[in-house]
Amino acid sequence: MSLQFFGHPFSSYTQKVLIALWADGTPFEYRVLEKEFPENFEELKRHSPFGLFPLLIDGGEPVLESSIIIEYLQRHHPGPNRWIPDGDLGLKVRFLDRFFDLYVMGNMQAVVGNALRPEDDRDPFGVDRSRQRLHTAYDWLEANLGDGPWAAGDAFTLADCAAAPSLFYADWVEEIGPERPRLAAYRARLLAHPPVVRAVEEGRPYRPYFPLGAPDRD
Ligand SMILES: N[C@@H](CCC(=O)N[C@@H](CS)C(=O)NCC(=O)O)C(=O)O
Repeated sequence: MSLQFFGHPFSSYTQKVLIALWADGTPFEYRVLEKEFPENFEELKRHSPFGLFPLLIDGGEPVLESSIIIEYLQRHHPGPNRWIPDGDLGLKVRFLDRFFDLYVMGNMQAVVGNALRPEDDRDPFGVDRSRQRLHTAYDWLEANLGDGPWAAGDAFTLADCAAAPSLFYADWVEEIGPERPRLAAYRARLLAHPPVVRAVEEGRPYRPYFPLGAPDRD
């Protein structure tokens, strides 16, 4: 049975998995979560306890969580890319994947989520802290990213799938800036990588959804 993938073209975690699917050339049915397809939301709700996406369904079996989906694809539908290498390099890749999801994507989402709330429910203290933490994450990456080209060396891995959408959107919330040339160059390399280019282009029509106002620079 074919793979069904539920997500939205503007969603960062959807893009993270799409980058892996496209880079491997893995065939799948894309079930876009837009209002004209209510049946896709219904199916998502049946499997995802918080209604979060992306979701992969393989032969009726749901697989949730972007990192787990990519690991599942490597195990059950392998392509040319090794998303999580064996041994200690694999640990480094997993660590960086966690770093991008938790400290870049997570803080970016907190600021964006706050902007989507009604005025009275906003949390200025939490937003300030998330913005500061983005800078802490950027400083750590600037000091600790290797000479590349990719997060864990020469191969494009799970860590880069996580890095691409998280750095893409985080820079819209808090700019990386010229004082972090290594991180800025890494973001530029990611945005020139063909499956990432495709993810950004497919998300482009939805930029009016970005509550802080999408900048023109990307
Ligand atoms: N840890 C999850 C995070 C998924 C997530 O936050 N997805 C967002 C879209 S990028 C979502 O479902 N948002 C809808 C909502 O919050 O209701 C993963 O890695 O898949």
